[in-house]
Amino acid sequence: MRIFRYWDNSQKCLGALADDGKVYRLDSPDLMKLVREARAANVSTDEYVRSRINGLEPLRVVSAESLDLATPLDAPEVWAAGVTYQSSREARNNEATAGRSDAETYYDKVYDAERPELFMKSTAARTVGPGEQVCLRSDSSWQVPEAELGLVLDSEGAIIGYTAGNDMSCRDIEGENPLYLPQAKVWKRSCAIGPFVRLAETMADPYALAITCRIYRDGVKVVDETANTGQLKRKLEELVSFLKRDNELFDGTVLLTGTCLVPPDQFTLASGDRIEIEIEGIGTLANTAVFTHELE
Ligand code: DO4
Ligand code: MG
Repeated sequence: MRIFRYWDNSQKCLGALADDGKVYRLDSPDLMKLVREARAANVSTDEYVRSRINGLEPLRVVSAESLDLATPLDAPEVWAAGVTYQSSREARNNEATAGRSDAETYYDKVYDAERPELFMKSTAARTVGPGEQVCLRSDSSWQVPEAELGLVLDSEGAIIGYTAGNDMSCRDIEGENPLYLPQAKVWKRSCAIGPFVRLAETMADPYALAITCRIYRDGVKVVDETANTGQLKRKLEELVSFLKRDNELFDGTVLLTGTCLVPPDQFTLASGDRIEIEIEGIGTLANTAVFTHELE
């Protein structure tokens, strides 16, 4: 079962996408309320949603994707893990050393260290949903999307579900100095999540998901790369356990688990590029990149 939100007559509605492709409108304001109600009823959220849609007429739509999809939840905070895949480690090393050095970098160290890299990526106001514009920084000339598996957490750090995320990043700012990481990662609309949250109890194996990133420029596909969460260096619970340490989590916090896909080094995003991030069993998150002054 997948949960999502969509716009109907300027109102955000909650929807359920069942495994048979049928789409239902849920009479509930948000995912976390469903989770709490399911717990109170001592059933899984999946079972609870099934009981809610039992007897309901599905929406007369071709597919859930044909709806005007919104963020699946208002994540109060989005955190992100870094250098959790070998491909990310290699890409960061290229940024930091311009491909010149074979000396050990901070990225090598964090890849092997017990403590993972975790950083605050976004707030609800900076996070956009499917179909919305993500922003490019005006002071960077090397920008990429980062396609990442996102964990939707409750305030205890339990994994409620999985979504797709885009950790927009400036490789030049990040490579210039590790202390610039917040500027390389956080700005207006630098994060997108959605459109669906696959309920955790219905996810067969989160370590066996194909992740694809496609980028279209003027209608032409210029990037098309696929990797798999099977290449993740760390366990999801390990990332969550570090995030929880002496920290306060809020219901609906999202933790992006790091990218396994970095476009070729010569690639940088341009205004108007359409970014598609597809995660097997979850769905496709699509956004167009523009500069902040071009926002519609
Ligand atoms: O250390 C830089 C950030 C790494 C990151 O965002 C990733 O690996 O996905
Ligand atoms: Mg990332």
